[in-house]
Amino acid sequence: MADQQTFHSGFVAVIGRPNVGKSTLINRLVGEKVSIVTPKPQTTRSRILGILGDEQSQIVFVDTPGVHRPRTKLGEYMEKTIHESLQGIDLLCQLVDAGKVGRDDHALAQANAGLSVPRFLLINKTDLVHPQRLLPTISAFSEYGFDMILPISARSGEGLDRLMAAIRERLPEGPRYYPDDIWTDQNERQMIAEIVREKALMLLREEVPHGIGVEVLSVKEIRDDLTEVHADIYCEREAHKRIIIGRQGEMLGKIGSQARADIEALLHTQVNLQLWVKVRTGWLDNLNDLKSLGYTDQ
Ligand SMILES: Nc1nc2c(ncn2[C@@H]2O[C@H](COP(=O)(O)OP(=O)(O)OP(=O)(O)O)[C@@H](O)[C@H]2O)c(=O)[nH]1
Ligand SMILES: [Mg+2]
Repeated sequence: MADQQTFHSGFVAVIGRPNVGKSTLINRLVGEKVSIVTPKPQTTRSRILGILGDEQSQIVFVDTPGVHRPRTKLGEYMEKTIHESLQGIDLLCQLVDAGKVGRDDHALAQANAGLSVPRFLLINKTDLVHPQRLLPTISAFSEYGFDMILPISARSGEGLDRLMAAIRERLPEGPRYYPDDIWTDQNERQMIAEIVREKALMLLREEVPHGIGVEVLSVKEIRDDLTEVHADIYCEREAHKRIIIGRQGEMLGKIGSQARADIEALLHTQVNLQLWVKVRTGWLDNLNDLKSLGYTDQ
């Protein structure tokens, strides 16, 4: 048992514009697939916890949706989620994409400059830019009073040892908030829904991915080594439904087989995955629909 006197713990929120690599970073630091990752912006829609613990400490990373201007009720929910995710945190990490720093990144830094917790600016994706290009970014952000500005690559791992050391240094004394055998607060159904959504997002293009929602209806253990999963994929229009199903069901088949492989790895059984595509016109703006897909306050 760890000595309770010296146990350190804390909530570390990771915020930033869509697509800057927040979920990639948390997955890498936790060493498990906490959050889905895709090249499409607005992949993460909820607050998701990634938990990393040892004998002396527990770090609870808080993954958040990318900061953007909401255009739908889902967008408003995501924005609210970001603000609520900052309540009670012990440390804030703002991520920017080294190659794509813009006005919104500055606005976000400015908006949080008054927070009383330590704040780090992490300049991510350094593997994609020449080191010299980092200098102007570092100096441009120096006016917001960050406790540390650190170039990192969530993909290659560059800078992450320094980041972890800096987080541990500032972790207050505190309790073990979560059991030490879990690495996320999501339940099995939520993780399965996210896996299906990830594959759909990866495989589909243009506006179709943004209108997709996944609801897992049942997860049934048929045998010790076989689980049956039923899930609905919601989309906004008939035309989208046709694209998601694809010619002779080809697209849905691809989404299904890629998702099945990941769900099998998650559940450690074979999986029979039954996917249905349904149209729910305007679901992104319908509070009841949002609720049934888990995008709800609680
Ligand atoms: N080259 C490179 N790509 C990265 C790095 N970190 C993340 N990416 C890629 O950037 C894309 C977005 O990553 P995510 O982790 O989904 O970004 P996010 O900030 O969580 O995005 P939202 O959930 O949409 O807000 C993915 O294609 C990642 O593989 C990095 O350090 N280097
Ligand atoms: Mg994300």
